[in-house]
Amino acid sequence: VIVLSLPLTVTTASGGPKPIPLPISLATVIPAPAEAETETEGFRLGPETVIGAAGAARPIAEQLAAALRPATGYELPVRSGAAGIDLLLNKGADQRLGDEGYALTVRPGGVELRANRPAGLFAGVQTLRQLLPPEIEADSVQQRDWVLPGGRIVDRPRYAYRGAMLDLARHFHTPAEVKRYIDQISRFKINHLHLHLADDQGWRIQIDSWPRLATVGGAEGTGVRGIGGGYLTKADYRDLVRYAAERFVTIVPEIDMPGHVNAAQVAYPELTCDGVAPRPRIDIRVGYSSLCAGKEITYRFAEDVIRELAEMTPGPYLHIGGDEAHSTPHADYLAFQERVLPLVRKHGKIPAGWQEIAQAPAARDDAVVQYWNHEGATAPVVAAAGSGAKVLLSPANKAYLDMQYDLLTPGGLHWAGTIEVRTAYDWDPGTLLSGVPEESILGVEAPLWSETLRDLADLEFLAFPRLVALAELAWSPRATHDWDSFRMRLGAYGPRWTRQGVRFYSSPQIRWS
Ligand code: TNX
Repeated sequence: VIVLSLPLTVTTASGGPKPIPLPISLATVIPAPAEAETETEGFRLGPETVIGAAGAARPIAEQLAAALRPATGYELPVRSGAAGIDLLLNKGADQRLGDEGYALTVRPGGVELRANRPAGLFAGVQTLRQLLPPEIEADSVQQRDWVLPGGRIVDRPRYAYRGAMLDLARHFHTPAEVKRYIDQISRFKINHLHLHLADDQGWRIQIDSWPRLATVGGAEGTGVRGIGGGYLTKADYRDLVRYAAERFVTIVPEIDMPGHVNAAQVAYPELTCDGVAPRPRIDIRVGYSSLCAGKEITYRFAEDVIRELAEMTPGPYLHIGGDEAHSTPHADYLAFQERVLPLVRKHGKIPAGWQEIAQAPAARDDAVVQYWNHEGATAPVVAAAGSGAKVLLSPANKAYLDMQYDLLTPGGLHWAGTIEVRTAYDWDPGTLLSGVPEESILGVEAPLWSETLRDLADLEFLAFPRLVALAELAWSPRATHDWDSFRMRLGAYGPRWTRQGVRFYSSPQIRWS
C-alpha cells in the first residue's frame, strides 16, 4: 500500500493558502521508490544508536554516520555485527534488486538496509537520509527528535545510466565546484557525470603529448565573454574520478570532435586544413571549426588524446562529441568517424557521441548515441539502435538544464524552448522515440551547457530543481509517475536545499514547504 497524503491547506492571516508540510514517510522519497509500504511506528535514533556493517558495506556505513553526526551530535559508531541500523550485503544475490537496488526495512526495533552490491547500499543510504527531517542537513547540533518513519521499501532503477553533464569548456568550474555538484546529483541516485572538457572557447584537461592544449586552451580569459579560464591537471582529474567513485558516480570524459575544436586549433594551428592559426573565440556561436579529415596529424592528435583520457578513466565510456560539425563536409565527417570510433575501442572504451555519430556505420554495434534534437532527425538513431547501439536520451526541450525556466528567469538560453519543472517531468523515456525499443534505451542524461554560467550559484539555479525531475524519470518505474505526487515530494525537499545553501529556483509550480 502506498500511502500518500493529499496536500492540506489552511488559511493564513494574510489570506493566502499555506501548505502544511507533507509528513515524511517512505512514500515521500525522491526519486519515487519502486515499492513502498508505510507503517505507523518508526525507529528513533538516539545517542546510543550503533551502525552495523562489515566488509564492503563498511565504507558506506561510515558515509552514513558522517552524514548524520553533525546535526544529531550522536557518536554513531560503525561496528561489524548486528546493531541498530544494519547495512548488509546479500550472500546470494536477490534477483529483485539487481546491482543497484536495495531493500530497506524500518521498525521500532531497528533499521535494516540490504543490497546485492555496494552501489545498492549507497542508493539505500540516500533514501534513508531523506527519511529524517530537513534539520539533518545542518552542520551543527539541532535539539530535536530523530525518527525514521516505519515501513518497507524495495527499490531498483528503471535505467542503468542516470546522468548529468557539465560543460567545463564555455566556463571552467573548479574541482571543488565539480565535487559539490557530484555531492548533489548523487543524492538523487544519478550515477554518471559526463564532463564536456573541450570546445571552441577552451580546453580543460592536461594532455601530456600535446601540452599547449591546456596551457594555451585553458589560459585565463578563455571562458565565454573572456570570463575565467583554467583546466584540470591529470592529478585533478584522477582525484575527481576517485571522489565520484566513492559516491558511485562514473565519470564520462568528452572531447568534442571533429567540430567544436577552435581552442585546440589556436594551440596547434597544424590541426587546421590550411595550417593557419584561427583567432581565439569567446562568443557562443557554434559550427564554424573543424578538424581536417584529410590530414594524418588529425588522427595522431585524436588517438593521443583518446589514449591519455582512456588511461585515466576507469569507467567504460569515452565520449567523442561529434555534434554540430556544420563546417565539416559530410563525406569527411563519415571518414573521420570511421577512423576515430574504432580508436576508442582500441583503447578499451565504449565510444559515446552526440546523435550525429549515428550517421557513421562505425557507430552501430556497441556505441552510445546521445539523442538531443527535439526536432526529429531520428532516422539514423533508430537505425543505429536497430543494429546494436544504445540510446541515451537528452532531448533539448525537456532535459537541457541550460534552457531558461521561462523568459523572465535569469541565466540560460531558450533556443529549444523554455523548460519549467513540469515540462522536464512530463515525458516518458520509454516512448519518446518511436522505433527505438525500451531495451535500446541506456538511460537519461541532463546536460548543463555553461555559456551563461559564471559561478556555482548560476549553476545550481539552472540545475535545481529540474535535475530531480530527470533523475526520477531515469530511476523510478513508470507506474510511479505522477505529477501531483512529484511536486509535493519536491516541495518538501526545498528546506533541505535551503539548509545546504543550494541556490535553487523556487518554481511557482511547486508548493515549497
Ligand atoms: C547545443 S546540442 C550544443 C552545445 C551548446 C548548446 C547550448 C549539442 C550537442 N550542442 O554546443 O552549448 O546547444 O544549449
